[in-house]
Amino acid sequence: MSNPVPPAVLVFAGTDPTGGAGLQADILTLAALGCHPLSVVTAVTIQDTVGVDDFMPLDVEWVIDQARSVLEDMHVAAIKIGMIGSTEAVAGIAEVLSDYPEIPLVLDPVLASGRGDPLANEELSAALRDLLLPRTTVLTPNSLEARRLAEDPDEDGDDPDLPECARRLIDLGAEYVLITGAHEQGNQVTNTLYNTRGVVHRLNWDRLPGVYHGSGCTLAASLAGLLALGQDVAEAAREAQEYTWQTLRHAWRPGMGQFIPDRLYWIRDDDEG
Ligand code: PXL
Repeated sequence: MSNPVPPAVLVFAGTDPTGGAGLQADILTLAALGCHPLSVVTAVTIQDTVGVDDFMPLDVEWVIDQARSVLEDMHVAAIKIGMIGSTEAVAGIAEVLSDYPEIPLVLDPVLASGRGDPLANEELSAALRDLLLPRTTVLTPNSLEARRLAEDPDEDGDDPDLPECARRLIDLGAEYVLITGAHEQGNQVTNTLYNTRGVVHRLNWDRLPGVYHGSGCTLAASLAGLLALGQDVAEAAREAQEYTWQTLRHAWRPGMGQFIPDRLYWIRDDDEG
């Protein structure tokens, strides 16, 4: 049997002590798919499965130096960005990444927790739009994030539909945009991948009953991992959705709040329940 080495995926994310979302979710997801996670901590959160109580962004120099150390040492096959925590760190990360234009980047624009606790202010979200979107291979907003990022501040009562949001986000420089629809109504969740030519694919998933902590992180991290393993964006976006849906179907509730996706669900599949 061949013994290929795992491709390295560099993650920028905030920590989540519950292991449900954030850096810990990304590490679990990437390891589950056979990638090696390189992890740059951007912020530390205090949270449980109910919500985020507080967070502390790291100094931008610490973010930059963590990233430069590993990028100068190793070959990085893909990059995933989750919660950043400060506008300064958005600028710092954009500057580091400008030295590595060939590495595919999945940007999960984390603006709030599942409960709605803010994890980014307007200034940070404007910096994401201006400094990171032009460098993004695949942007993975949920529909709320897509509307917020695509909103035109100069137009009063601007209420673009999701295809229009995707068009605007692509005009701002993202190569692909995968808008997830769990926050919209209906028995099915519709996720749509767009590029400059319009819809690449639109997939429907049976809506699962729980409220999940870290589903967006799982999707974006698995997408980055699959790109690192050599899949093209359309294929990786499809397989990442399938993987994420399976982790949600196997999710469990370890605390008093949201369910946590089981990123290693198959390990338990054959066990007696
Ligand atoms: O799910 C988005 C997310 C990402 N990163 C961190 C988080 C959360 C949501 O709570 O805490 C660190």
